[in-house]
Amino acid sequence: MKKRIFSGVQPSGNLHIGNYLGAIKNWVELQEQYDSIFCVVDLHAITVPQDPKVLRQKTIELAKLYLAAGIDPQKSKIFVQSHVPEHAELAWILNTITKVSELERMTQFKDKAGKQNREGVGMGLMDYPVLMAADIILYDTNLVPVGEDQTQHVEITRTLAERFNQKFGETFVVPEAFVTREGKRIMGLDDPTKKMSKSADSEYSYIALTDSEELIRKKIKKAVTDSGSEITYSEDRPAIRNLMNIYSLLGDQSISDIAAKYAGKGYADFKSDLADIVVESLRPFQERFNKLSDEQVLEILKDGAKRVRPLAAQKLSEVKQKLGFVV
Ligand code: ATP
Ligand code: LTN
Repeated sequence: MKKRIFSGVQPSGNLHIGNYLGAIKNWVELQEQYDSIFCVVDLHAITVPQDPKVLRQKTIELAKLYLAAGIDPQKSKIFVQSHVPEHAELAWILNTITKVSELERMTQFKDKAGKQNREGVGMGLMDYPVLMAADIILYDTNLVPVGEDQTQHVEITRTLAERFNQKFGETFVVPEAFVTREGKRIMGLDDPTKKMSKSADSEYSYIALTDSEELIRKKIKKAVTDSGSEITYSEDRPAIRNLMNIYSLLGDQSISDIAAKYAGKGYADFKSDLADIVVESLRPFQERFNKLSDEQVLEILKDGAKRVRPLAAQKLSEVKQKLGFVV
């Protein structure tokens, strides 16, 4: 039997090259060997306020991006989280074995809650990792391909699965995070100390997968650099190191080759070539994206939900039996 992988992205903001390199590129490769389930996690997206019209659009758009990136609905199941109500139901049950202190410790929660005044922080934001745990363990997932920033959430998922198993008997597979070299964070173009993020205040922080050629060139031109002018890769030059990482990953060239190529050259040459590489690597992807219709994508998503729902229902029914619910 093939091992199972499960992953998801929130349909909020614009999907960027960090999401692609950190997560989705990896999924495309893994779907060949694993029984793969990929989700558009709309229930997670509403942990911060969303405009309903935009959320609807972004949900379809994100599924389109999965497909354009190479997720094949023949090989993988793709669906929308809210189409399978078992996710929310299991999250509630897992809440009852989760400690508030465990959730307060989560880095993402601290980051996101820190941005707002603590009084106004929604309960959903705090509960985010529990819903994510439910997503994962509902399907007997073995591996969770995510970027490095999500490993803490996979850790708490393991804790909750083990805790449930201990209290109520063997029920859940305990999953592992799967982070590739690319999952090393791609940092923001305007601030290389923060990860590239779709909820960044400025769109000059990220390169979206759907950005036009003109905008990509403009963003790379504006990207901050370090003092000095050499193209060298080191810890104390985080801006240029980040740009070299992007160059290396999208251009498929090693860091040492890039450093050699630009020895004695300045930022302008490097940035202009980097823009070419980004534009060229996104071109085929954007062509596929533009060919997909909303209706086509919605069909694929509904079919995906139909295929995963029985798996979720079966696991949830086992959980209810173990808990002592009358069924
Ligand atoms: P937000 O900043 O709004 O929380 P995000 O850009 O971090 O959004 P997510 O939906 O949280 O996007 O992440 C989707 C996937 O992309 C996750 O697997 C995450 O680990 C990965 N990812 C996100 N940002 C980066 C990044 N800068 N570098 C590498 N991987 C990333
Ligand atoms: N929190 C994840 C999105 C997510 C997820 C999941 C990833 C929700 N549920 C289950 C893997 C498995 C993020 O990338 N921000």
